[in-house]
Amino acid sequence: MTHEEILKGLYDETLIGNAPEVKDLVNKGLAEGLGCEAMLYDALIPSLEEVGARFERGDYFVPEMLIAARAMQGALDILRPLLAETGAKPIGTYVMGTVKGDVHDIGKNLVNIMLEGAGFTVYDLGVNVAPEVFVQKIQEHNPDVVGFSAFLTTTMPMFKANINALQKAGIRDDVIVMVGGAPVTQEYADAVGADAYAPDASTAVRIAKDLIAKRRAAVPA
Ligand code: B1M
Repeated sequence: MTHEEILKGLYDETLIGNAPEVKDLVNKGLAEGLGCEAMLYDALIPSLEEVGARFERGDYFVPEMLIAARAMQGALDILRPLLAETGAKPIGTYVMGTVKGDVHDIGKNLVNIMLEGAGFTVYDLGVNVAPEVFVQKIQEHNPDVVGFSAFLTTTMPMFKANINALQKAGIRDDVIVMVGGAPVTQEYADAVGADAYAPDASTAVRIAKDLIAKRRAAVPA
């Protein structure tokens, strides 16, 4: 199979949620020297975008979204160790979770994989994470950064609720607050008082590294 055929196959089979075929194609791609990033950004993610578009048009319903997501997750299981394997030196600690009321996790997991690959120690709190759990885990792990992911316009207000909870616990200024997820914008991040927003996984890593470096430079040793 050519690289193009593998990418097309990954797109088509993710779209119909054919998890075994997606796994086979990822393995074929790796055997044929196709890069992990190409499979992710040129096939798997665009396919999920099309799933979302079909859902919006009423051509797909929740079960179709779910099986497409499972197919994507099977691919990520194979790609995760390869994407995270860079031998980067430890550079910081990150607590990450999808906010309360929201169960989307593929995007969050992808950000985690990239953070780990860049040398972050990541504590993933999973999905549907309540503000008090974020507070408790920040107190436990004392991270450089906490990341809130939200994928629904109805759950984005949890950013503010989380930041209020950090303020109430007296730990808001101890940690850099980053937000992200498909519907989130820089304007929204600014409005809720987050320290940073990133539209995608690689920007999230770059911004986290920059902010940590700035914060460390500002604190006398
Ligand atoms: Co849902 N869903 N879903 N869904 N789903 C969306 C998000 C939607 C946009 C589809 C659509 O209508 N086009 C829409 C939201 C509309 C809105 O509010 N604006 C939607 C809806 C409506 C819903 C339900 C309400 C449907 C229903 O029940 N009627 C329901 C809600 C459930 C809930 O959470 N309470 C629901 C359910 C589901 C499934 C469970 C079936 C499944 C999720 C499975 C899973 O995640 N384990 C699902 C899926 C698969 C999707 C789509 C199709 C794909 C999401 C995805 O994984 N994208 C999605 C459509 C779409 O996104 N186009 C959709 C790929 C992923 C790599 O991208 O998530 O954007 P993304 O992550 C990016 C960036 O956002 C960023 O980096 C990531 C990688 O580059 N990023 C960060 C993420 N977190 C970050 C954090 C950062 C920085 C960057 O710093 C901390």
